[in-house]
Amino acid sequence: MIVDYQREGVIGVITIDNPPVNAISQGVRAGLMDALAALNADAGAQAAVILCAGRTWVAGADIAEFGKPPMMPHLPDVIDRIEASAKPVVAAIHGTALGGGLEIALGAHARIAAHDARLGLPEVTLGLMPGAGGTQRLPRLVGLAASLDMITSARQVGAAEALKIGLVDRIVTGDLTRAAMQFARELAGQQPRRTSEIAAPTVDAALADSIKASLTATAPGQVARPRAVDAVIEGLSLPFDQGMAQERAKFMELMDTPQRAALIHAFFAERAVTNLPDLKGVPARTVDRIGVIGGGTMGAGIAVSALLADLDVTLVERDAEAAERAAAGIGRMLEASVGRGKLTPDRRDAILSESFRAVGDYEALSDADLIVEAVFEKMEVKEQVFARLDAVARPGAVLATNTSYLDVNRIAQATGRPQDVIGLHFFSPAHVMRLLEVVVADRTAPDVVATGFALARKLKKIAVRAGVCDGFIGNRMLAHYRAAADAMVLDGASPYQIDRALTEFGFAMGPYAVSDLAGLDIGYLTRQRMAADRHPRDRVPVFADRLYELGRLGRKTGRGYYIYDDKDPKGREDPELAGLLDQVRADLGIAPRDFDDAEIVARYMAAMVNEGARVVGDGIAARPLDVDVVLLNGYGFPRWRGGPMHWADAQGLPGIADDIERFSRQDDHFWRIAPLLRDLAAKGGRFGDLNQRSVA
Ligand code: 3H9
Repeated sequence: MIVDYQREGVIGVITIDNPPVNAISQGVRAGLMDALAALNADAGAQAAVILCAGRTWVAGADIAEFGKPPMMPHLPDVIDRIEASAKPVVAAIHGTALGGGLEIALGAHARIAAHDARLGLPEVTLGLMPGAGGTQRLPRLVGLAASLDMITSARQVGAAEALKIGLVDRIVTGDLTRAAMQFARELAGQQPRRTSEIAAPTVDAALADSIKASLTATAPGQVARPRAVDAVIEGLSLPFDQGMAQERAKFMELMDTPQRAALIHAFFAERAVTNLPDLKGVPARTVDRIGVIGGGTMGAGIAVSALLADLDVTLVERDAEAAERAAAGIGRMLEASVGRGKLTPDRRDAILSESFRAVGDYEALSDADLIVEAVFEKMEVKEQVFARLDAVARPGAVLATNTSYLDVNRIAQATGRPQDVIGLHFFSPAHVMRLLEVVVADRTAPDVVATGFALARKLKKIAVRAGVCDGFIGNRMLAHYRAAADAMVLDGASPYQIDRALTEFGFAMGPYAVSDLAGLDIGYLTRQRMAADRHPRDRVPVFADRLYELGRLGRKTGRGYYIYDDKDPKGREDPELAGLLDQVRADLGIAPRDFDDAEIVARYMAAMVNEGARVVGDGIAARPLDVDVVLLNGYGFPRWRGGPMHWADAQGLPGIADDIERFSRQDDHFWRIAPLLRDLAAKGGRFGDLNQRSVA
């Protein structure tokens, strides 16, 4: 029974049991209808409690049903039935009450929550809005401002705050079921307090307008948030039933948008990345003690990430003095975590005195379970480090490199235990960025791969399996689509126009603003490294080299593509850049031409999708969804477009293949269609078709 009805004394007990998160499937909706009918028919019941089995209250509508024909009974009708009950119903909330789950609780006549419960309406993160009364009942209960905040931010409210704003009536630290039963007994025989009958708060159009204006700035291009504001405002000036009807209509409209499909693809893709056949049933090695080699930006970020996850960390620097400097830096980062409320001062003190040490000696790593190397990106240096690790690490310790492009097979050969070697490619800042590429070398043992994924889970990161190649999934693709942007600049486009066109598309930042942030020395050094392997027809962004030679390294020097100063800390356009670009083009004999924004996006995205197809075709990424998750979480790809491969499917692969064919007429060296993209486009396939496939 997904929904069970029992009576205890005068209280009807309705229990929802639909693991793992009690999502509201058709079975739950039908079960609730039956349970309410049983409650009504049960003369001995004077009030009722709704409980959830397992780890959480209802986490929302069953997302897996979205995009399929709706099945009766509909959730708003189920919740109306709960609210209409003549016998008071108490919602007993533990874990998370999200989306339709919170809407069920809003339809009950009273709410009692465990002290650590969290409540929220996250629908906008899925390209939706609350569609079962959330836009109409929540404002009646907590007021207009608090409800608009919860609905547009998708923020989860803790139990204490929920009590303060009137979202729940009581909080319990002890036995929730007992307290809920007691609450129900107190309400037995009383007139139920129906949320829909509470007077609607006065509509404050100015507040709604200012929220919508700020959404245009913070979530440009996204349709769900402003639509949700409209639903709240329009509904509150109507009788409740009509308010519900317009909410339902808007919800169903959003259900049909590409943004909803993209965001739900992102939701499931982020959970599917760990679902790999070579991990099935393979136990991870135990990891309690981590070693980190190198206390630079990456090493320190990795150490802090592990410390915040309650792991023991030993950081090794080249000598005691450097170790002390690294320790001081880590102390400052932990302090910042205290400032952001992520860590209590007591916990910080405990970490620094018990769980962390920085030393200048590899011997200290002899009992580490997993060691991550984050030293200078040079093969010879890495090989030396791994040879030393081989000498000190205990048998069975996992030896990981944080390299972002070097050959992990070669690094593994520097040891006598290549089966224990793996790439763990963190993104900077490593204690903030959620993405982790788990780079599997030819001889990496399956349980070492499983350990990489288990570590990611502990660090609350999203791990994606990648194969060995220059740049793995993300940086390999970046090099390619970045080259497409640079070629446009060489041919006449302005970096500012490219940045604007791509932020308009939805990227968090344009590629040239990103260069300024990372430092133009990074790209320069990469070009130097790759120079020997360069094909004569590869187009070199000479303008970037010129900026580097002029010492314009980006934000850190106050000038790169943009100028940064007190007046414009975020950067303004540099009027001298056009002259520099003209000179470079003249030197190369290029007659510049105009680009419109649509062509900029088409070329940038075609390059990204084409290389994504190659990465999948070469087996570097397990499936197209793995590519999407990497670009979404490490490269600022707009989530509401679902990732490049999902976006390509939505556009239609034949159109992208045609674009590449057209571009190749001017440059058939760069624009060569990936076999996978060509084949799928020819036979009417989609990248999404490959998301179910298993990995060899
Ligand atoms: C909505 O409610 C619309 C209504 O307003 C109107 C309707 C008319 N459905 O995340 P986890 C699966 S919109 C189906 O790894 P955690 C998930 O795929 C909905 N499946 O666990 C995974 O499956 P698998 C609004 C779901 O402990 C497994 O459960 N609600 C759903 O880290 C475990 O998930 C939301 O947006 C679902 N709703 O986090 C809440 N939720 O094991 C979305 C989860 O096969 N959910 N699954 O990979 C979450 O935010 C997190 O899952 C939660 C648990 C915090 C609940």
